[in-house]
Amino acid sequence: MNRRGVLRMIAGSAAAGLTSGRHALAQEKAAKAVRGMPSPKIKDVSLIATQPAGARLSVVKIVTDQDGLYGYGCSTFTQRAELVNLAVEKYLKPLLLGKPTDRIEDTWQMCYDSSYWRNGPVLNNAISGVDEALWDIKGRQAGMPVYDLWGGKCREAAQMFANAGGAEPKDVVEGVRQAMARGYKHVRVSTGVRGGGGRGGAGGGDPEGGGGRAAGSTASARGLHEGPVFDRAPALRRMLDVFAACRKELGFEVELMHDMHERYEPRQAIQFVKDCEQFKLYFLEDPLSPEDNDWFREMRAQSSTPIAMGELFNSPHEWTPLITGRLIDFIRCHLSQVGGVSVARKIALLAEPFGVKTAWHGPGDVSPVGHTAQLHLDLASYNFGIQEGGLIGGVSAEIFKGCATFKDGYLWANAAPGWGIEVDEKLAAKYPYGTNEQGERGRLNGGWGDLRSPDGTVIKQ
Ligand code: GCO
Ligand code: MG
Repeated sequence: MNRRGVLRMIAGSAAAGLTSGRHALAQEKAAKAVRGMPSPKIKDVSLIATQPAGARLSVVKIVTDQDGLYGYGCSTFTQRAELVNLAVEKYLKPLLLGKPTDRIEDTWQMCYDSSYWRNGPVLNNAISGVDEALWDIKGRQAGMPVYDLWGGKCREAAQMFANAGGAEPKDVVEGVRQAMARGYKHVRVSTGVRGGGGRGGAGGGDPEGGGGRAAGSTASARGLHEGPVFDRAPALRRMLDVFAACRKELGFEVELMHDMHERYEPRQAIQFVKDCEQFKLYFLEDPLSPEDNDWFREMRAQSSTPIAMGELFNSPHEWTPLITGRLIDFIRCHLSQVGGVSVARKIALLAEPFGVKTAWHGPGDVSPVGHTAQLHLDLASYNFGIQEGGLIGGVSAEIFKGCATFKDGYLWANAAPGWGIEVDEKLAAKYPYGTNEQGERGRLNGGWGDLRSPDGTVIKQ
């Protein structure tokens, strides 16, 4: 309903004497706030490129022609950050200047179609920043948190999972114990030691977020080449040892998960998913790569272990068949990689009637704005499952003020309008790309090098 509609409704109800004096006054005040205010127009689109903690973050800022009305959105694709920033500055900005901010869906479709070729990681991330910034503006305009624009909270807070990794099963058990002591009931486990090559998958990484050392790679995983080695079969056997140790020491109270990080042959993955049934897992993540999506039907037919999939998805062609086929239990997309929170909301709504829950991807390479956007989605989506990450601390929390708080395994959003995040852009500028970047990651501008099996074959990491 546009502004004229609101005014007509208030006039109607007041005339009918249906509203109490105090009510009419409040409504009048709200109406006065917007009376005559043209819908805001986009005056500027800029990019906050900062690296306060490991990952290269990209955050879009849209400034409107109404003083003090602006919004932030996450465009973070840390492995190709500068390409995304360029796409925003060179292609989306000229398209958006002067456009109204209150037509979020229309603006999304315009940006999506403007490159003719679509559904790619760089352009989706660029659009995501714009999309989330427009929702932030809408919430600030309405004076309410974005989750209230989506029908309000379905729950008070969003349950998170922790990560626990270690070189030996006993170390992982200890890590799970510590996470439980902090109030977590869900822990994603993995094993692997430094220098064994590989990336991601949260082995031994940050307990509160993703992106750790490779699960299963060991000092002994030597290969016919100098590069990082990942030896699949031993890695899977080690994970079975880890699960066995966790269940023996900790019982079945704690919900356990593992990120297979799409590293295995489909047959190996199906066998492993079956072997894990005895451990009653909460989910196994990315057992297959998106290129092998068609194997899910067989995996589903052969095992009851819950499956989470989707952080690598960029296109509806990837998530729709898995959801409508009830081939997965948790959809785990990375919000900016699918084009932003508007798309993720559609995915959540699509997933609900198929019994698929959300478990949005939330490692360190999602900006605090992106983490907040997915928290609002977690609160407003009936079929929320579990949340990864989102606990922002250190310098990042000084740059991005208003981030969620953590209590007893839950993330609590602030109720401020929009995303409730204010960015200290001066402080952000003190952490340009390259800050805190070690070795190869610096040489590759935040990108990843290769990971190979012992015989030297490149494997998906
Ligand atoms: C996760 C992910 C990460 C990714 C990383 C890629 O589930 O948290 O798999 O560990 O590897 O986000 O940049
Ligand atoms: Mg993952």
